[in-house]
Amino acid sequence: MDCFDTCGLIATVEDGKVTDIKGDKNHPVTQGHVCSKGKKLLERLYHPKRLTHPMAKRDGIWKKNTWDEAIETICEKLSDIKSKYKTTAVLNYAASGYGGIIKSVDQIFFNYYGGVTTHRGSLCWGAGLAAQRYDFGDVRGHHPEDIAKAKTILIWGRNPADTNVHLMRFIVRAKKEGATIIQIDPTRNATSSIADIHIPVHPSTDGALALGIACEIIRQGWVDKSYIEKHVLGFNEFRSYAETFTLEKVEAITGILQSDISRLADIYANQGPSCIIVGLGMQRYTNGGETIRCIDALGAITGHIGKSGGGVNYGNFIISPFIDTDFSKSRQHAAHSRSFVVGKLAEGLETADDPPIKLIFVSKANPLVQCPNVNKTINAFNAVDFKITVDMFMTDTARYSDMVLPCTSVLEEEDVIFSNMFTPYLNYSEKVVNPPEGVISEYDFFQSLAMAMGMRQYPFINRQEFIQKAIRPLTEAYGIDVAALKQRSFTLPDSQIPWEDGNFKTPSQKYELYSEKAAKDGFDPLPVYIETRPNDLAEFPIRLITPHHKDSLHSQHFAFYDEKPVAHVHPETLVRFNLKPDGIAIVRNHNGEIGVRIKSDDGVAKGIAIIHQGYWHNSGSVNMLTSDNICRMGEQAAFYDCFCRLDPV
Ligand SMILES: Nc1nc2c(c(=O)[nH]1)N[C@H]1C(S)=C(S)[C@@H](COP(=O)(O)OP(=O)(O)OC[C@H]3O[C@@H](n4cnc5c(=O)[nH]c(N)nc54)[C@H](O)[C@@H]3O)O[C@H]1N2
Ligand SMILES: Nc1nc2c(c(=O)[nH]1)N[C@H]1C(S)=C(S)[C@@H](COP(=O)(O)OP(=O)(O)OC[C@H]3O[C@@H](n4cnc5c(=O)[nH]c(N)nc54)[C@H](O)[C@@H]3O)O[C@H]1N2
Ligand SMILES: [Mo]
Repeated sequence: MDCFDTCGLIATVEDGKVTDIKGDKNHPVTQGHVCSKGKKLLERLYHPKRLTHPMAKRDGIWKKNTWDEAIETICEKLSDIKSKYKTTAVLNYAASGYGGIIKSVDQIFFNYYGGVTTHRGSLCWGAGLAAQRYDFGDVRGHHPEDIAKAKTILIWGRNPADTNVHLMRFIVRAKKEGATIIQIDPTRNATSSIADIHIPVHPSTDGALALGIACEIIRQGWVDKSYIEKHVLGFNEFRSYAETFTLEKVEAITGILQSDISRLADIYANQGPSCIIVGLGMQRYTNGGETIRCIDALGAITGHIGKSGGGVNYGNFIISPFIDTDFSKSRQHAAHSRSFVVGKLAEGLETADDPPIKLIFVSKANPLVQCPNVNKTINAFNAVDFKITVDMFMTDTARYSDMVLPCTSVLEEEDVIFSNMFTPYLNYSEKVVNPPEGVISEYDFFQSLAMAMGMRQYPFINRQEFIQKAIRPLTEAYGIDVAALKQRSFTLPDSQIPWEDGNFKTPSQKYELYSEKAAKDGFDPLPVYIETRPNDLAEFPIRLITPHHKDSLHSQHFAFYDEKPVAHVHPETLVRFNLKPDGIAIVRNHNGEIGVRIKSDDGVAKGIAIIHQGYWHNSGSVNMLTSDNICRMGEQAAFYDCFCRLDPV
């Protein structure tokens, strides 16, 4: 799953059917614990509504297709488009609904087709990635075992108790060894139970908070001068800017008391090693990238980087440089290319010209639930001639398509799996059962389609060979092959502590507080605080934050659920809008409206409502309300810059 953790699981198989899923006790990170999402793999596998054959819509009605019919239709459509337009008239919209490498063959296929339109930017974490690449030159995290060695841990805009459950064990271990755990989040949530201190910062003002902490650290002389001299570029410029963020000013912006800001600065700088765990929640604002740069800077000025128990942990790209799924060099066959910003999918579809979009191929994604401004996106999607969705279920996106194709589950196909988010391991995933009759894998489907389209250069190899070739860089560098991965998950040796050698991947090879590259890309060279601008506060006074639900990976585990989502609001907000606890309300703004059940929650700040993302249209999708605002940095969707009003029913 598209998750931080990438669990090791053990499936029990009886008479060719999976009867149980447990955690693998021998997995180095996940150590036998499996969350509700992992357990629900079983429910998804045998769900009565699982798709088991291709279907095509005729006059608005779904008709069963054979695979031969489906392939013939797709082949005709693609050939027809290619004869009339540039091949970029096709949009391949693929996300991370499945995280193995075997299903990346869609990209290879579309390269041999001639190159299609794809999406760029991110719905997920693009702003933070761009920020860390300016600062460090790459995105790297400490091994979870090393996080347990910290004496101070700032959990900043992440909710690991819900979204990164296997990190919790390491934080708890650090706490048992005496570490102070500080949670910086506008709301109290499940993670608060392990926090010693909760800092309820106003949403989107974390950049100012970080600069305020930096100002105090500098004023008190708590900076690590020798680290800065050796490894940091641009300290003087940064100091001049950070010094303007006085305690008084920062309290006014963030809502955090001056005494708490000083205390945070003291603990972080002086009770080391100090580790920051940066979440993705906090960068879903137009200023998201700048915010992450401000937080990164704290690590640099205190020298809490490259040291055991330190670091600013956001993502962890250590396996991906050793995976090459394009070993056949299909990219060279892509004569055309074009991309849309994913957070502005509707606009991309509506304004595409020369060629317009004639066909959309969706896989591993549910954009009509997960993209911002869903109502606008549905209209733009509907206006395209032909849409194909590959999924295990008739999702909202599949429903609006003209053809749906079933796919295998992770339990039905051999693969290797990793995540760039947190865990540093590459894992082998075994095929444990056959797919239901009628389901073929995307791997086999694309081979059949490539054959039908006469793509002679397409890699018609079996999946074992595909996996072997894709991990060849790893085999060459570390001697690790599939047989070794079957024995145990692999991580790079000596990779526990990123930047230990002080050799950053930036142009100057130092940590760059001052980044020429950022300046060249049109940003401030320094980490800066830029205020986000709410519009229409009078009409829509409540900020809507739509984070990730403990029990569902995005929309995947809300399949066919039809209860209304819960809106968590402060008791005073209830009074202000005349709402009843457990009553029904309508949340609305200019983009749309949804019905919700109200929950009174004094852990939520007064000006905000929390509704989890992922619910299908049937229950109420929060993205009916979000706008297609984009962060300045990283072309990231600014989902949480969203304002609404709540009306009782
Ligand atoms: N159970 C489950 N786990 C998941 C996922 C899932 O859908 N379900 N999705 C996976 C994926 S793809 C991702 S990207 C991650 C995301 O996981 P997280 O990084 O945890 O991100 P979010 O759920 O978006 O938000 C986390 C926290 O950010 C806080 N927050 C919001 N705005 C601000 C702010 O302005 N400042 C601060 N300091 N905090 C703020 C929210 O209140 C929330 O507690 O989770 C992954 N893991
Ligand atoms: N309002 C709001 N919206 C958000 C977010 C938010 O915080 N707030 N978070 C954003 C984030 S961080 C992310 S990462 C995106 C996620 O956006 P998506 O990746 O589009 O979300 P999923 O719901 O995981 O959709 C994945 C789909 O892939 C299907 N699938 C599973 N396995 C396979 C397979 O093997 N093959 C194929 N073809 N399909 C398969 C699943 O059934 C599911 O329907 O959502 C974003 N949307
Ligand atoms: Mo994500």
